[in-house]
Amino acid sequence: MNEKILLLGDQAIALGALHAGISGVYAYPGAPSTEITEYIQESPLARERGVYSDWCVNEKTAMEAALGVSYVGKRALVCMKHVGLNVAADAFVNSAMTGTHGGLVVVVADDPSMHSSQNEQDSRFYGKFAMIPIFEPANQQEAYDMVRSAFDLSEEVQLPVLVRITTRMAHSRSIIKTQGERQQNRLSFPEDRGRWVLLPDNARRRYNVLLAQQTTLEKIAEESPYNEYFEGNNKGVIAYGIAYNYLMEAFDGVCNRTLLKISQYPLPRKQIRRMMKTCDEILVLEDGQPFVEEQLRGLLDDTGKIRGRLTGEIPRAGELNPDHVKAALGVLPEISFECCPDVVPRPPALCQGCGHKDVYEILNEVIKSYPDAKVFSDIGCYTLGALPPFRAIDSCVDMGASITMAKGAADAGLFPSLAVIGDSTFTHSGITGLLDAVNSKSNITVIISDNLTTAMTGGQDSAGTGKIEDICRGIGVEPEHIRVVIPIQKNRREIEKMIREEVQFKGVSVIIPRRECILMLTRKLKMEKA
Ligand SMILES: Cc1ncc(C[n+]2csc(CCOP(=O)(O)OP(=O)(O)O)c2C)c(N)n1
Repeated sequence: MNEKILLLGDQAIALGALHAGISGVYAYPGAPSTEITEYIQESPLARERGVYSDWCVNEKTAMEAALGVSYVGKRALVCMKHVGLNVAADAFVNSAMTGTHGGLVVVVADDPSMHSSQNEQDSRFYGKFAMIPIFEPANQQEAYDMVRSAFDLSEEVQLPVLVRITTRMAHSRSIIKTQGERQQNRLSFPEDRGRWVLLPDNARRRYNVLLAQQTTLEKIAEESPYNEYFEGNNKGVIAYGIAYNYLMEAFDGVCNRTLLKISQYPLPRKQIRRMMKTCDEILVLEDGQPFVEEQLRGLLDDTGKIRGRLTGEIPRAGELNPDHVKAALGVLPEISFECCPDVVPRPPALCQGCGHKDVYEILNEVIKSYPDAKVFSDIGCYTLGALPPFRAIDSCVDMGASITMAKGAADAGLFPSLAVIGDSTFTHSGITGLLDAVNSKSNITVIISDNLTTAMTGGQDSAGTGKIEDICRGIGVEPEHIRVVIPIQKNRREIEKMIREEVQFKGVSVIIPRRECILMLTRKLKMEKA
C-alpha cells in the first residue's frame, strides 16, 4: 500500500527497513541514530511481524548479532552513532571479508558540529576502508527508498551495505511516499562454509574476492539512479548526500552550473572524470570531513580546480548548512541559519533531583582531603559533573575509558585514582576494563553511578539493571569491596565514610550509588496515574 506520511529521517529509515522485510534491528542508542530503533520498537507492524528489536549491550554485539541473522539468510538492520562504529569496527570490517547471506544494512549517523558527540568523524572512511557500498541519502524520501535498495544490493553482491546519514537528515521531517511491504526471508544457510571461517587461507581467498568485486560495485554506482549528472556551464558542483538538498535550496531548484549528485559510493569515476573534462572549477559539497574532496585533489593537486573545505570555500570544521553552500556559490542568503545572536547560550545541567548530583557533592567533599586525587569519568548524564558547580571530573574520552584510565594512572603511581561511570556505560565497555584492573590488582576506586537507565539518550533499558553487583563479583572484585548505597542527602555521611574507606583499601573497590533517574521516575508515575 502506498501512503504519504510525515517522518523524521531516522523514522523514514526505520519504516523503509520494516517495509523491506527485516527480521531484526540491532542497535545501541546514540544521537542522532536512536529514533530508528525506537520507531521499530513502537511499530505495530514490527510487532505483528515479530521483528526483533531489543537494545544491545554495545555496537559491536549489535553488529555481530546482525551478522548472525544474515548468516541464516534473513535481513538485519544495525544502527549506531558514528563513534559507535569505532566500537563495532572489528566486526564491521570483517563482515566485508565473510560477506553476507541475508541482506545486512548498517546505518551510521554522523554528528558533524558535535551537537552531542565527542568528535565529528566521517563514517564514509570506514565504508571505504571495509570496501563496501555506501549510500548517503539527499533527503528523507531517499532515506526511505535507499534502505530497500541497500538490502537489495546487499543480497545481490553478498556484502554489508553502509547507509551514512548526518544529524540534520536524521532529525528533520519530510513527507514520505511509501512502497509496498515485503515479506521476511525464510531461514536458509550459506553454501560456502569456508568464507565464514576467517582462517588466513580463507581470509586471503575472501580478500581477493572482495578486491575483484570493487569493479562491479563501481559500475553499479555509475548506473545508480541515486547518482545523477546534470549538464550546465563550465562551473561544476559535486554534492554528496544532504548537500544536494542545500544546493537545490540555494538555487530554488534551478541551477545553471554543471551538477553531479552523488548518493551512492564507491565514487562513480566516469561521471567525475566527465566533469573534470568540462568544468574549469569544481566545488565539492559534503557534510562531514573532506572525504571526497581529498580523494579528488590527490596528494599533489596540480589542477587547482577542486574547491571546498580544504581551500576555504566551505568552513573546514562543523556541519554543512545552507548558508555555507550559498556563500560558496556567491548567492546571498535570505534567511540565515546561524543562531540568533540575542539568544544567550545555556550550558546543560544535571536535573533537579538527579542522583548523580548527590554523588558529586559527596565525592568533592572526600577529594578535598587528597590534593593529588584524579577522577576519571565517562560518557553519560554524569559527564555534566565536569561543569560548575561540581567541576568533579578530570576526563571523558570514550565509553568505558574511566575505569581503564584510572587503572593506568594508578599503575603509574597516582593515588587516589578514581573512576565514575554510569550503569549503561559500564556494561557497554566498562566490564572488561574492570577485569583488567582486578587481574593486575590495581589500586582504584570505581563509582558506578546507577540510575537504572540509559538516561543521556532518552531512557532506554540498561543492560546491567539488577545484575551489576553480580557482574563485579563474577569478575573478581572482592565482595566486601562492592558496596551499594542510595545517593540521597540523608545518607551523605555514610557515603562519605564509605568512599574514604574504599579509597584507603589497596586494590579494586566498587561503590554503587543507586537511585532511579528522576525523569524516568516522573514519567513512570505520570503513566501510572493516567
Ligand atoms: C560508542 C558510543 N556509543 C553511544 C554513545 C551515546 N551515549 C552517550 S552516553 C550513553 C549512555 C549513558 O548511559 P549511562 O552510562 O547509564 O549514564 P546516564 O546517562 O544514565 O547517566 C550513550 C549511549 C556514545 N557517546 N558513544
